[in-house]
Amino acid sequence: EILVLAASPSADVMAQLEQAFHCHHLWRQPCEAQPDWLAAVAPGIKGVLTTGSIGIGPALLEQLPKLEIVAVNGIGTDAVALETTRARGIFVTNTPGVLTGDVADLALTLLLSSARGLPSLDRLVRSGAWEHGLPLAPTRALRGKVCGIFGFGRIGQAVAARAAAFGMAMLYYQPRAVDGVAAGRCASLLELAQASDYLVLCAPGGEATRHAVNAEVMAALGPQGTLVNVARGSLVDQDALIAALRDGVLGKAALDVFDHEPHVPAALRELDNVVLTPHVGSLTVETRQAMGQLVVDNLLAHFGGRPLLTPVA
Ligand code: 8YV
Repeated sequence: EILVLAASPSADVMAQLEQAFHCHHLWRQPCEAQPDWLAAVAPGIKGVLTTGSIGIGPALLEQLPKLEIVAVNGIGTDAVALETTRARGIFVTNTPGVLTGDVADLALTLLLSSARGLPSLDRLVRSGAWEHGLPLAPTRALRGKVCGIFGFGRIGQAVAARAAAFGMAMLYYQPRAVDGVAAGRCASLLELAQASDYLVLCAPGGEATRHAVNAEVMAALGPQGTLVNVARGSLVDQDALIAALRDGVLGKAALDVFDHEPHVPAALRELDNVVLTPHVGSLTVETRQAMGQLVVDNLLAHFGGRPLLTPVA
């Protein structure tokens, strides 16, 4: 029996799940009915399907005595109580690899939108202001600018490959050096921010990176600098970010992820030096199909007694 915490946008993946397992869909229950409904199904649950943002916390794990596996439909496992799963020998899988290209594409989309002021230009044409002769301000070119990447794994390196095609120079920071890459490594995130025009966040969430981008890092990126986040909202001190953007300490931000999604504070929404998207890095038909397939294949492997395809260490 599988507990499904969120809908998969792929009907084909849902059909495969339904065919192979007895699925209980928590997300189909109205909020107020969920506790009783859960109490009734919990004792039989052996697998959980969740997302990168929802994960699974200690309280729900505690309710599932027979749980063997948590399959995350996403790469991030920062919302999974890994200490508990480890202690109980519960397997965890995620979906690495298949979403790399689309998340990197969105990072560049945000970077370019912010650099060229796409949202306000779009509004300007729609409103008729262009027709009425409103003067247009030039923006800054990307070529020759420094793209700093925090977190230089698969996604960070895919961002670097794309940014290089726009003539940008590449630097990165993460605790562990990566061999054989064209980008130089800075000694710290602060140093990376100081050296960068654009700082793109691609590091995992969790305690180790919580509020890594603080007021000091934002000030180092500076009034001409832009912060791009396609990783996790938790990497950024969001209150400090709002203040830095409002006071001109930091130039711009382009964000796909936030602290308490889907809530985005009004103070952030009101700023016109930000570009905002609703956590859609992996949201393409192709990638969501591939992610969903990996989730199903991991569950089938586990319950079929075969090795997991993408276990989380
Ligand atoms: C989605 C993500 O939020 O992969 C991740 O870690 O954050 C995203 O792909 C989500 O997990 C989709 O189900």
